[in-house]
Amino acid sequence: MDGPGPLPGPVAVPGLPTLDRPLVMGILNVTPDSFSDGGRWAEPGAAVEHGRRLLAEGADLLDVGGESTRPGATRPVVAEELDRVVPVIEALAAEGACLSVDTMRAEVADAALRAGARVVNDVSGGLADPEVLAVTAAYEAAYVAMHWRAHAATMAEHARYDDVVGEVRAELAERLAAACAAGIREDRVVLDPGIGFAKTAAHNWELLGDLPRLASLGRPLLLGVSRKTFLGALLAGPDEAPRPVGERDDATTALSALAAAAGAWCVRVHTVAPTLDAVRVGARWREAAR
Ligand code: PMM
Repeated sequence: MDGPGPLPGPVAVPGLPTLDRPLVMGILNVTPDSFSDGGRWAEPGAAVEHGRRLLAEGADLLDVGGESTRPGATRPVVAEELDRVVPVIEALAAEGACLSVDTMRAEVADAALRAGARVVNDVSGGLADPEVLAVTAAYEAAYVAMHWRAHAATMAEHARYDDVVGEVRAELAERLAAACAAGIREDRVVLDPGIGFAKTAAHNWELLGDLPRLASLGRPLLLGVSRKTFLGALLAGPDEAPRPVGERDDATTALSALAAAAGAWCVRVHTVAPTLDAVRVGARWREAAR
């Protein structure tokens, strides 16, 4: 390993836990159609149960989402998204859970924050609905700005870069500036390169291989790689058929260890228990390599 690099050690984001390892964010998709777990927790009662399981495994926070962003997905109407996420957030917040809402809509962010969420995870970084930024600022909540170029239906057409790391970095810098201009305090903003969003597998790997360049924007980094298509492609069998979604967790866990060693602040995953071990290993490795 190449010395400490410019990534910070544990970073405090107000209102969220500060630990000596990356945070583990458990994924709670209350959707009929997410790519890996769509339909499994589509009903709020089942979603709350699953959330409790992820918390019992040790998740530091849960990311509750009501819109699938898988390539080609169509968007739910607002009322549908609200019906999916608000009861789940209310129930889990009442039990003391630290919750994030995965939404691109101001109306949903507002209702989720009112229901007790502490983080707005906006996969569009404020581009889909700029009002999300003002809503997040009004609640003094944390904000995850992910790199994004277009909605799921057309994002594959936007996977064009001359220098993927440089362009993602510059576009994230713009989203950070927009968030701050809307009144979100800079220390509440987390950045995410948006693995799999308007990116080919090669783009994803380039970004993962150059996290220090993204971290040089001065904000903590969140990574969402869990079970994604580029892992299916990497692990394809001799017949070149991608590894099925349900068989990508070991690779996801390996990446969580590497992300921790590279200084990521948080990893967003479907399986919490092995990820906790992985980020502990990665954080200890990073400490030893300093
Ligand atoms: N990926 C998905 C959904 N939300 N949020 C952030 N911040 N980063 C991501 O990479 C991300 C996200 C899509 O994955 P899923 O369908 O498994 O939830």
